[in-house]
Amino acid sequence: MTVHEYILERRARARLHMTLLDPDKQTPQDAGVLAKEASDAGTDAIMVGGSTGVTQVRVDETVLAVKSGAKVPVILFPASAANLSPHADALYFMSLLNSRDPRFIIGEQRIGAGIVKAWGLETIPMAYLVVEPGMRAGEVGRADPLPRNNPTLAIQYAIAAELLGMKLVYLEAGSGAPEPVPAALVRAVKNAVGIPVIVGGGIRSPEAAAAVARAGADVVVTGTIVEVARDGDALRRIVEAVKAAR
Ligand code: 1GP
Repeated sequence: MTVHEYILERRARARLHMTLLDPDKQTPQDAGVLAKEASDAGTDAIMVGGSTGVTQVRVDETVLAVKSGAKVPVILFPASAANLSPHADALYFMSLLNSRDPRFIIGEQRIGAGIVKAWGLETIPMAYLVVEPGMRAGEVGRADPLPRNNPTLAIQYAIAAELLGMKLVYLEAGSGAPEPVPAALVRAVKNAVGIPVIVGGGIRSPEAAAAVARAGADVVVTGTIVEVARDGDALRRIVEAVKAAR
């Protein structure tokens, strides 16, 4: 089964939770431990990436450590073509559609395409949409962040992504955002497209996770919380809230 099929198959039963680990924020060994805790807490996949100044060796080592720790798929979530690894199970082949810089829309993708194809790595085409405030993802990706209170642009981008053949659309408030993507925005995008909607950034409590899940997020992503709550208990409650959402 491909990772894309795994996502769709799990989604048929409940919403998914994914855990983001930034290779820059801990040693590969610690990433392996965190990944095991997250997988024990019920997360459905580990995403590796979201950073800038990281070397490919570090990404490789992190992916290998995460794979040995976790029982769930490892999906690359790269900031650039320099953050890839052949050891992952799949790659979000993502385009930051609301960037001002073509480099983040198709430039890094052009650079990485040949090697990714040569590796035979599974790619999942994904629209990456940065929503206000966007935080570091918005700055680094030179995004014009989408307004939080008006869904028009987000809907247009999401439909365009679906028509371009993308398999997922990701609404990103930015790591450490004070508030997650608003429920009304998630709902508006979910109602506009048939592809799964992923939501991340600023989700730190079961209540916040439940709110985006109930609004229609098919996949809820948390990053920071797993680094803060080392016991995995906070994460377990978040995963339960996502799975319980109807
Ligand atoms: C992934 O950027 C998020 O989309 C992660 O955000 O670190 O705030 O959970 P947090």
